[in-house]
Amino acid sequence: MSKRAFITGVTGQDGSYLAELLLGKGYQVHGLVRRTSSISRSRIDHLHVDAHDPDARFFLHYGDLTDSSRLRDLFAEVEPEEVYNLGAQSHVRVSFDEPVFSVTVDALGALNVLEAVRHMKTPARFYQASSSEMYGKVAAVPQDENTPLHPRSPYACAKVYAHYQTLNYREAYGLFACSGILFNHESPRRGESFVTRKITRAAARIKLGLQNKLYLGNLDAKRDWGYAPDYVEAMWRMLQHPTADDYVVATGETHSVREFLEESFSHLGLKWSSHVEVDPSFERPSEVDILLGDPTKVREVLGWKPRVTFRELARIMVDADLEAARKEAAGL
Ligand code: NAP
Ligand code: F7E
Repeated sequence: MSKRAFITGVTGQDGSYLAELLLGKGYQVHGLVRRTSSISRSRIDHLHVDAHDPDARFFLHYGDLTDSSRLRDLFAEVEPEEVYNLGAQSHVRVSFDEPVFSVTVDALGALNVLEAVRHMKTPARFYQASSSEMYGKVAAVPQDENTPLHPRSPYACAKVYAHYQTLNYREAYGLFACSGILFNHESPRRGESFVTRKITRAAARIKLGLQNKLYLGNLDAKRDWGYAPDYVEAMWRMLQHPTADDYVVATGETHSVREFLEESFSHLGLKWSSHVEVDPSFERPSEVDILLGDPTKVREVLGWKPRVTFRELARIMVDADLEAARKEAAGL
């Protein structure tokens, strides 16, 4: 019988790549989806198989991270061997606008999942989507698993809470619970309001004359940007290891927003400075200036390393957005 995995956040960037990875490994994959007035499952549409098909291995269940009883019922019914908690209000800037909602989903939601796992007949292995945002006002460069945390947003504070609850459930109840401290990772499936995707989409649309200007916030911020499909593999590897632990997942390189602009626009023969204007409304009340991860542990213990370089990442995203912009221009 195939192994069963449960993914919260399956409709998101990482959830969709992780579902693909697990299905490719022969897993039966169950995902949590929110009821919305119009269906937003474009990232997983291609995985859909009629649930009545005897060969179906991908199943979706309505639910919400804030609904603890639903999570308990679902885990009792599905009995997954692995649970990946990727669901979150994941936008840092938005978490300043909606702090209570963001913290309810990202902090208490994670606790709800941990509690539901703890109450399973045979508790599943658990993965928590922790974040480099937890380092915030960084105490050291580069950051590794021992770098002190100094969160700088409601989002980051919520992730710190969930991170420590993951450790606590491991120590208190002996759960196989891992926290992956993932640095920024991007792809053509990245949400359109995150800076990389905002840039690559704009570059493609500017190239085809569909827009002329791009408004951004802080161009000096530096991030350690990797490729999302590489990163979901690190999540899976964490749950296959004999012991549960916490890992930084990063490339070990940092680049500014300005450098990402340069890579993306120059790939299309465009000069970014002719199109970009700074709009302070995209700045945050408190910024994280520089993130740079040290991936030594994940490389040495799990044998994981990133496959896609910074330049390749920008090009993959620009090429995908150019294809989408061509369809848009053709009215398709
Ligand atoms: P994403 O694209 O924003 O996806 C978030 C997912 O969470 C979506 O499927 C969303 O569902 C779901 N969700 C939101 N609120 C929910 C709720 N109340 N109940 C159930 N599901 C809910 O995020 P991502 O980039 O894939 O990131 C995955 C996880 O890793 C997140 O926890 C994020 O905070 C964390 N993380 C991301 C990065 C990164 O660079 N991408 C780095 C470190 C950590 P809808 O589709 O219905 O909105
Ligand atoms: O911002 C700057 C912004 O929103 C990156 C999430 O996945 O990664 C992500 O969080 C940088 C920041 O990502 C704009 O100020 C400038 O310094 O793409 P972002 P993020 O905040 O780093 C972490 C690891 C997560 O865990 C999160 O879930 O770019 N920036 N101008 C801008 N950012 C945005 N969004 N929009 C701008 O116009």
